[in-house]
Amino acid sequence: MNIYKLITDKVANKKKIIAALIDPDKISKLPQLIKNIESSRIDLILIGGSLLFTDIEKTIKLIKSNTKKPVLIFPGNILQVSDKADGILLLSLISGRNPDLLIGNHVISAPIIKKANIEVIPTGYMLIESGKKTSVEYISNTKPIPNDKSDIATATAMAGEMLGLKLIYLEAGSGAANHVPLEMIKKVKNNISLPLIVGGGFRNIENIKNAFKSGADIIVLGSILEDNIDFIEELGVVY
Ligand code: 1GP
Repeated sequence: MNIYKLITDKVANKKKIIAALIDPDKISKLPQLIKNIESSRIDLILIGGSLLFTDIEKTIKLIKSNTKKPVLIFPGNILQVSDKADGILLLSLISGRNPDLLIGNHVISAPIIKKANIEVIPTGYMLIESGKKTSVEYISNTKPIPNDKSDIATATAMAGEMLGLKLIYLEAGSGAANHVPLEMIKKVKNNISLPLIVGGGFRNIENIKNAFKSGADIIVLGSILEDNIDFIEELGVVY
């Protein structure tokens, strides 16, 4: 299975993608969550986090044995690599100026990722200010792009595309007070030709629909799926 092709085919056919972000630390809720995801509108599973207390590989195995949906590692750090997943978003934190997260960690993990022989999707990861300090902001030791500076976000995404990255990911951070502003999503999407992922702070169907309408191709849902297991059923009405 080529996950990037699955994404670009859907985008070409104007189909929107919903991804569930699973936090390995919430493992007690996992069996029920996976069961619900398996029979839902969700297309992709992401796994990872800024800070994990639980072994990611064990969780990936558990997920893989309960669903056929593709599982992509969304690594919070270089320890989060496993050959048990279908692929990995190789994130370069292009909104920040932390050299380790732009290239340093990639150098360290490249031989391990190569050996894992999983699909690698080079991703321009951009942290957007969301109303409160998020774990990703603290752990990455980078400044998010102010949420009223769509021009900075757009130029950053354009530079990511010119550098050859294959996806752009606008991240408000898990549990963000506000998701990425619609105006910013629109402007970024209008200036790149790559698939656009948007995540962080989505808590209702209205917000998800509006973000899709503004140009998001993939929306990532984390906290809401953990907090309200029935929310998955409501996703059926999202196009
Ligand atoms: C993925 O970090 C997000 O980009 C997930 O955020 O937990 O707020 O849905 P939430």
